[in-house]
Amino acid sequence: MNIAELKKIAFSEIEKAKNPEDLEKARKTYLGRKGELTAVLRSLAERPAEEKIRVGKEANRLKSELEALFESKKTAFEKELLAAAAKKERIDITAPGKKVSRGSSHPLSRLRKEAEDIFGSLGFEIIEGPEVETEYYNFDALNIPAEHPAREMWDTFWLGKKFLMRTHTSPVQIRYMEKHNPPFRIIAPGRVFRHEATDASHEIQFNQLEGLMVGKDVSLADLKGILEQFLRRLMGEKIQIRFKPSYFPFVEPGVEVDMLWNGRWLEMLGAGMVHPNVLRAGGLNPNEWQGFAFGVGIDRLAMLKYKIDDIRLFYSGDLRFLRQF
Ligand code: YSA
Repeated sequence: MNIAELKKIAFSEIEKAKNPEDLEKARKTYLGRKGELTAVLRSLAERPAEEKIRVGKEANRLKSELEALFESKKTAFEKELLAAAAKKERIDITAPGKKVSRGSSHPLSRLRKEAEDIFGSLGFEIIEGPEVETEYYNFDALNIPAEHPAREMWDTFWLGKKFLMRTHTSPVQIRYMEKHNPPFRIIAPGRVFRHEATDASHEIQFNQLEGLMVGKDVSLADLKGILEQFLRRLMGEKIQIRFKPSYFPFVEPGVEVDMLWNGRWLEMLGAGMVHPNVLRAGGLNPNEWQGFAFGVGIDRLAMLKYKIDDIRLFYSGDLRFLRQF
């Protein structure tokens, strides 16, 4: 093949290349180590002197032309690739921003925080206790004897024979008294569990906030004052509250506090003066120390405060409900 023919074929092949791979293939065919033009240049040595000069010049010119053509074609492909990528990745700074969705505190967390703040301002320290409890702390130490109905399967989620999911936050009272000397005032918020049927105001897991204040002369009047102060600050001055006598094995006397809800009284908390046996179980001498304790239902307070008529909504995970807070 002479140089003119080679040029024709090489040019047309380069022009035909549709992508960088085709182009590279063509480059190898003509300019590669074993390429056709390379072969011509190598064969020059065997040619007669005059031909060597003529063909050599032509071949070298063709080599430069082909190289220039490859370069320009390669640059064109690169530009195309860049343009395509830029089109795909283009940032339109005038486009409206994507809305970042923000979460919010669960109503129960909000209420718990508010309650903690109020008790904090009244000098109460915040304590936590375990959700998996022993029979001793949940019942025995709280003066709840073995035959008490609260120990039945119906109320308690037992974990084997000695362990259980705590049914109330009261065991924290004992755990705290065992390790601290009075006077003290604490609150212990947290989850509790009851094996019972659910309805609009009962759940199988809910939140309580335990309170305990022990000193030399802490009285029922202090309990009433603190609870009224707490409830009015949390729920507003206008709420209607009533105290009534009640029974809990771990207090003497015992009271319950109800609040008016949808025209009926809803029980909010249990409370009373800590029973001498409970003080003893906590390692305190009842002739020296006395105090009050209470356990308030956080979920019930949240229901009243945020006007929610079914406790089960708190645990439904329904975003339509949660987004309202
Ligand atoms: C009483 C005296 C003390 O010195 C200290 C604490 C207590 C309270 C006691 N430990 C207790 O658990 N009493 S309680 O069974 O009546 O529950 C307390 C509050 O939890 C109730 O007043 C109610 O507000 C809430 N509660 C009870 N069962 C519930 C519930 N809330 C939602 N679902 C349930 N199933």
